Amino acid sequence: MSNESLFARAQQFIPAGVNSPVRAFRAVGGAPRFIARAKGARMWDAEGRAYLDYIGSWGAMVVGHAHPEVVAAVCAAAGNGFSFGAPTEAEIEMAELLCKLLPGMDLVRLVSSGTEATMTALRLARGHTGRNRVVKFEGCYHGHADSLLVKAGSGALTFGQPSSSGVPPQVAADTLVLDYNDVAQLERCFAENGKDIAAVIVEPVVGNMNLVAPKPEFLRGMRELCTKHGAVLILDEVMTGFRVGLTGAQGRYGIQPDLTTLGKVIGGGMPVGAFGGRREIMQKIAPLGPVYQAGTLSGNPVAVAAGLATLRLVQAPGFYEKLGERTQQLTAGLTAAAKKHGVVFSAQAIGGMFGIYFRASAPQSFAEVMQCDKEAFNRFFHAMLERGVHFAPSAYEAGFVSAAHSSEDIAETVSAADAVFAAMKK
Ligand code: HOZ
Repeated sequence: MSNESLFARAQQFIPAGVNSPVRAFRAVGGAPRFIARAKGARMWDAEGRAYLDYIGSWGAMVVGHAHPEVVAAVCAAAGNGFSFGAPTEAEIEMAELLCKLLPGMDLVRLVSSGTEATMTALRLARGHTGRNRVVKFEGCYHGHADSLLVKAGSGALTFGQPSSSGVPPQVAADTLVLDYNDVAQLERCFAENGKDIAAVIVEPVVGNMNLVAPKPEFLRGMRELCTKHGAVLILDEVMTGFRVGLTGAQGRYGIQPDLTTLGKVIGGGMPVGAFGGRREIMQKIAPLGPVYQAGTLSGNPVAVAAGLATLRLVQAPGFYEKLGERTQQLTAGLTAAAKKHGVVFSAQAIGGMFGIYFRASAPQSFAEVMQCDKEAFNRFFHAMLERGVHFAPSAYEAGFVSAAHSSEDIAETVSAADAVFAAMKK
């Protein structure tokens, strides 16, 4: 079966042929690769072609695909039944581990996706504070709940506008959208709206407008302002949790959130999300408190088994040092190859996440991300794909390295990029 024929067939029954928009390759053109299987750092498409994978299920596959210990845990759990709608011991083990490892977590509840986690964290922040407004930052993506599909209004400090059809304007109006990394603007926003702001939600390292690193004063200032004005600071660590380090971005940057949202790595590739944080706030969730949340598949035993096995592996001594080194090897190698051929390019790595930019330096804001040369990215993406390297199919996504990527895999990627950069300059 060819990827093209599968894509044509898929489009007859699935909108755009995919179950999540970026996968449709609309940003880069062409047919997506339909993946038949994956192992370690590689995946194989329906035509039997192998690719070094730098998507890693958008960060989830931090130990690589089909790790034998994760596969064994999933098989064992599946043999005991798929779903009970009743509590299990494995959920306690997961909760204990998350509360032990993450500085900001006293109590945690498991859900089935990052979107569910952020949606519920917002509801909880609103229920806890009795306020309605939330602050988010342009270019940060927190899943597809109505209040979060919002873009900046006419001025950054005015009401937000829906960024998706179907989101009621009155819902969007309670979301203020500010510029990432601009603490002065956040300060002005609090000065004008402080008594109405329930929460500030942020990706501590952004992974959804390519990778954008936080300025230290941005996260620090945000913490101080939330404390001063009684707003709940929600760190959305769906991508960064167990990806930029064992204690998440909160541990890496020393920022104590009030609530944290998680997903991806904690499910090891299966559908798991979580929200948790300060006891006082988490005690507002039903049935302890008045904020409602529930789910049949929350804490699903097979998904939790995959997550727990993954979390056991990432606790091995030196895991994140090695992951960080490999990711640095990749970004340094790509940067050197581009420089050699005079291609305007930059790259950076944070833990096992990376960003590649067709721009002279790493962007620090949404506006700077928009200045990247998208056409150059698209040429690079397709030429690398042809050479068996699969980056995310959009210039506005972060990349991910796993512990299964060997030094030789990275060298192979850099060598392919060297040839691609050389051709791009001709
Ligand atoms: N929302 C993800 C990109 N930031 C894409 C998810 C997917 O296609 O699996």
